[in-house]
Amino acid sequence: MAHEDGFIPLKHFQEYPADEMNQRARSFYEEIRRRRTVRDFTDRPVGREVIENCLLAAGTAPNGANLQPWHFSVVENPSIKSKIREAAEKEEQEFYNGKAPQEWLDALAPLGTDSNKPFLEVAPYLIVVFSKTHDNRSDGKKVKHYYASESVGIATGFLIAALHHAGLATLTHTPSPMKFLNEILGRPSNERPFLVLVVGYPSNEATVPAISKKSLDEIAKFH
Ligand code: IYR
Repeated sequence: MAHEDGFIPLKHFQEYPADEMNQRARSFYEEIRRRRTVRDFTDRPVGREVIENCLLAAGTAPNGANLQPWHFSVVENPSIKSKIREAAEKEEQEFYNGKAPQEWLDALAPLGTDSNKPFLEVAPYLIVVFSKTHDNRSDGKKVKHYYASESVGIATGFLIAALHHAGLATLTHTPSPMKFLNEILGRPSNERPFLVLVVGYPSNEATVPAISKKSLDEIAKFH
């Protein structure tokens, strides 16, 4: 934050020869396309340092007015995980048994999800991502945040990519509503739960749905 009031030369931009640029883009795609959302985890431990560096990577995300409107609650404690599982499953039971419209349940059918969320207790880490609508400064002033959802979404994307790059599996989990996470984790009311990222190693028997991604033509058009 030392240069907030001024400008410094752009030092770390890296240019590559065209061939190398192509190769890098292709190999990044090859790596990121291997990422799959996993729902079956083991309790195999993961070192904290990996998680810390992935969080630092997430914290570099572009964001509104550099106000960095995020907070990451990293849960390792088994009894906190149990509380989260219990509260999330309660919400999910309501979702799957009445609250969700049939159209939504039909869209989820290929993923094979249900209200049972054992991974919330099994995986070594739950990273609960919070989006801060504003900051309460120590002088009592409220500082409004801009584009908080967009900013936190980008940071979460960085986090997922960083964890995958490090060799870990993730699951983006979105119990709804998620207010219980503020209570369990003691987070203030200016922080809204954005999603829960389940992090760890997949179990040996883990399977993933046979789904595919849209083609370039379907997702993009050059003008
Ligand atoms: N939150 C529920 C339902 C769910 C919704 C979407 I959209 C998904 O892509 C997957 C699940 C659950 O976690 O089961």
